[in-house]
Amino acid sequence: MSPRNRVSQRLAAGDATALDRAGILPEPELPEAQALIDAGRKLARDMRVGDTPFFAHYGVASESEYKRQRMIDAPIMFHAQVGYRDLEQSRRACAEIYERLSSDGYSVDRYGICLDWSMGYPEGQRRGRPRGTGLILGEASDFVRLTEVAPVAPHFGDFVIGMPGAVENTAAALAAGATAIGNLGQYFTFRLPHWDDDVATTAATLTAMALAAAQPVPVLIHSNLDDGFAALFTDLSCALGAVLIEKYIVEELIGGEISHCYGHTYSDPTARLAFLFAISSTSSTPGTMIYGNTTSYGIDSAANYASLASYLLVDAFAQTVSPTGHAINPVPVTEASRIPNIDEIVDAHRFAQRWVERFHALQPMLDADAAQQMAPRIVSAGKKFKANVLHGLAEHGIDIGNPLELLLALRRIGPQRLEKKYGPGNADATYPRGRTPVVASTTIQELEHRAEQCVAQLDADAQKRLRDAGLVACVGTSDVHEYGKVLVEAVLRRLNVTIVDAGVSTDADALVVTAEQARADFVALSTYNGIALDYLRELRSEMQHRTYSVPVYIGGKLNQIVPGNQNDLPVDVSEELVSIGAIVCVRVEDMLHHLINSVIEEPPQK
Ligand code: B12
Repeated sequence: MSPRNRVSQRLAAGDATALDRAGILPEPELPEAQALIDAGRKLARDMRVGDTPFFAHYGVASESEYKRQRMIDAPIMFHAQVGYRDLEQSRRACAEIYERLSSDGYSVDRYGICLDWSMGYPEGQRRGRPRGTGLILGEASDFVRLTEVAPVAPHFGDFVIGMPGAVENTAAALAAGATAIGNLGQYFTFRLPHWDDDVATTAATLTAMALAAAQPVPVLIHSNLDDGFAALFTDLSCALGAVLIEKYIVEELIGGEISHCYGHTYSDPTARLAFLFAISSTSSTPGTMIYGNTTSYGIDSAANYASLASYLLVDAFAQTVSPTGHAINPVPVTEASRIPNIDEIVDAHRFAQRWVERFHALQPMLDADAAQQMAPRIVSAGKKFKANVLHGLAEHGIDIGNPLELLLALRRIGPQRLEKKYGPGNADATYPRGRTPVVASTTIQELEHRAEQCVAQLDADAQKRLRDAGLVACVGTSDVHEYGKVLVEAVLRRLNVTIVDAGVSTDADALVVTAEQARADFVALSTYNGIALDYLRELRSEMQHRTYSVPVYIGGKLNQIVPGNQNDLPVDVSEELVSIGAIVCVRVEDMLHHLINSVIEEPPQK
């Protein structure tokens, strides 16, 4: 692996790289930031925001203008997430969701369009790349074909800004009338398969943001915090710190307007509300959307309606008492099982909009006091985090007035090290990041708790056998979803298993090399992006090539779009995975039982 690859894959074995300029930015030379910004501004002379039925319908020139009007008149707006592999299917979805909701007297204000990750590569380099489950658009005119079907604000939220293909995708999104484009959050955490040139990704991101910022109408540069570092911070004030750092980069260094989204992982109602108050007190730019609390969804659709209702309560209340322009996102209750179909999206919206009608009568019973008291703590600790980070990086020789250097440095350091080193909480070694969170975010805590329970339900003999076996595990993920890995590691750590970290978004061949070099006894792979079968095939073939074979445990969302499948939605591939030798695990316990029964009894040939 080249030195550049070593630093670009944050994560892998993580903390060894020193936090100094030579460790973070070892390149003797980097592209010049001002030249990239100038190039983006120059492109804006020809590449302009195009027309869309949304502008004509509401008589506005941008989504920002629309949001500002609604914040005064009727602050509760709705966001639906759409994006099937096929353009025609996605067009049908955009037209039909709008028509069906309108005929019921309801509305949808914006569509979050979910491009496929293969769209993140530069145009011309997309063919043959691994595909996920999202929308693939062949050319720029396809972006227009998608947004022309309904008077709903198009928001290109993923795999545009933040990717190597950022410039061409941003230009196409603008031409299709999008005035909210993301996703800066993704820039910090996402790595496309077999793409190691993070300098090129950063350069494209910077140019694309300058292109968006230089439009004659306001374009919201969107960042979903949960796609970025927020999902992995243990302290909510670090997430607010990330808001402030991104504002500094986009607004002060590039001259654009940043608009934040959060919500997937915000499960605690008071903290969810307090975070909105915190954002509201630090930014006057309208927010894009508050994402549904997807981590609270399981496979029981009926139970998920309870989660939906509970976060709707917080989000509708928040927009009523402190309108920020964020649209509410009622996530379909089938979210944990599959990509929701049109009926399921319409159902979630009908539920939510009827629910909001009833909410107004409930509102006098609600009290925002606890959240209002929590918000200033998040804000002041968030400011401290921002100051610590910028001051610390400057001390290490990073030019914090240079957006390219700053973006690249943050991405390479990663959330864990940023929080450990610069977090605002007091030092306390008993916490995962060595600090007491000022306001704890719940997800990582919950995973630690689940790990505790998972180990506790093994009998004493099983625990002892695992602890005494001296096992070495190589743990990695195929994509950005990291919680499965966090959970697996938390369990293995409690059982004295040595963990070799193959990182997140790791290519299959790199994972095998890491496992072999560490002489791992087994591989534990977590995968979610609908590529399970292709990934495992690649992994198996690399193992064969190296004549290295150890058990491979695999868990997560084990599905894939299979060619010829009628509706282009992913199907479960667990049986195929088993047939090529994987040990499919629905729960972490499945791996532990298999380890006890097979690996400890019959050590594999290394
Ligand atoms: C959290 C989440 C995210 C977070 C991830 C944060 C992070 N840094 O980890 C964020 C917001 C970043 C995200 C992004 C995306 N996501 Co997402 N995400 C989820 C969500 C809500 C939860 C998944 C999760 O982490 N669960 C926590 C784990 C611990 O629990 P679990 O999944 O039940 O796992 C159990 C077992 O499987 C086992 N396990 C898991 N791994 C392993 C490994 C081993 C070895 C073992 C033994 C066991 C094991 O452990 C658990 C114990 O019971 C799911 C929907 C859902 N509710 O499941 C969608 C979901 C996985 N995401 C999805 C998608 C499409 C995306 C995006 C592509 C969307 C987009 N356009 O941006 C991007 C990813 C892009 C990329 N390049 O990678 C889809 C996948 C679709 C599919 N394959 O059919 C889902 C299903 C949502 C949906 N219905 O569309 N996501």
